[in-house]
Amino acid sequence: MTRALITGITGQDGLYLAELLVSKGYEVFGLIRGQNNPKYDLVRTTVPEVTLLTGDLTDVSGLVRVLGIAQPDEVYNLGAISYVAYSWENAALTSDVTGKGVLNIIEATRLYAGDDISKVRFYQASSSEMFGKVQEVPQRESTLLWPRSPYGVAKVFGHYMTINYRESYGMHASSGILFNHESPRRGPEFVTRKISQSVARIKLGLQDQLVLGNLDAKRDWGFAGDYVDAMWRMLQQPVGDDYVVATGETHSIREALDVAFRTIGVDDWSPYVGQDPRFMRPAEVDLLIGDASKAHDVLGWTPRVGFEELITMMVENDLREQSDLSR
Ligand code: NDP
Ligand code: GDR
Repeated sequence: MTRALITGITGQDGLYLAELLVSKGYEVFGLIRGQNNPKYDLVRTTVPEVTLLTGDLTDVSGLVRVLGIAQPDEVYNLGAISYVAYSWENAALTSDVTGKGVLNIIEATRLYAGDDISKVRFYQASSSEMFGKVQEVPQRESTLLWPRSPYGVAKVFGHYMTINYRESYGMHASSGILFNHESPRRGPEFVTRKISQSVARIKLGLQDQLVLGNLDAKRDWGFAGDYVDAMWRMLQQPVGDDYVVATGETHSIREALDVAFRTIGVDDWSPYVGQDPRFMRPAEVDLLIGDASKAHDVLGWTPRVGFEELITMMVENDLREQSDLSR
């Protein structure tokens, strides 16, 4: 039985990846932080097969202990402070967790491997936010990185540290440069879920207005369930490498609003949507669009869920969830 350790198991991707690996017959271990994590029960009910181990990406000694117990063949580092807007207000914490946390877990992984570095493979959850002020359209593996937030800067550190462990120690370490991916499990702080939840609540008469920031930013949005499959495929290759994972389509926040409101039968959403500088960012990433040809050619990966289907799926899920909650 292949054994895998996932950090960030309580997050959107952690749950999808755990389900995927369990379905492939893996023995899965998940790192969970805090003494009474509120998402403990969610993980237990979603993927009861997973063994949860307590630890934190900022605590190397705990990570060494967890690796010793899990004895993984594959380590997926998905844990991070992942909310870009929050990273300006918590820059040092973001650097510690999202940046230095990568060094902590990859070093703990190297120590666990000991003299046989080939006994473990490592995945780092890198991000299209590393492209920031984009230097090339579309963005590919070789595009110059120009991060625009403390989060993006921290991810660049983790990305290069992963490459450095591959080059210095011959570790099978891969960095997946994933573009935005969403799902009904997306945290409500992110724009697609904020839109889908609010649209559902407006339809049900539970809310009047949706207040957003920049409506003109463009993102390459895919479905999280498709993207965790790309992570797994990276670790099945003979050697570690870096891969862009994206749909190759970009859409604005306005277009996401068009689709979401259409799902509830509203063509003109302007009376329902307001803007507030509170949700604007000190520096914006205006346009992201990825070229995933390498992932397609080498990993045989293609996204299955398109933009309209994704947003519609999220609104329909929130209509069910919100009407259950309001009963
Ligand atoms: P989420 O925000 O949903 O999940 C983040 C996870 O990190 C949670 O499980 C959280 O645990 C955990 N975490 C936070 N702080 C620590 C810490 N100090 N020690 C250990 N774990 C911690 O993110 P996603 O699932 O969306 O993303 C997964 C990864 O992929 C992240 O690294 C993200 O930056 C990256 N990424 C995501 C993209 C996306 O579009 N979703 C795109 C590109 C990259 P807790 O529940 O305890 O807070
Ligand atoms: P992002 O996702 O920053 O791309 O990071 P988010 O959904 O937060 O923002 C996307 C775009 O929407 C604009 N926006 C708003 N965003 C939020 N959250 N709330 C609003 O009210 C709002 N109004 C407009 C933003 O300005 C931005 O342009 C996500 C995270 O998952 C990261 O961890 C990951 O690395 C990247 O995707 C790829």
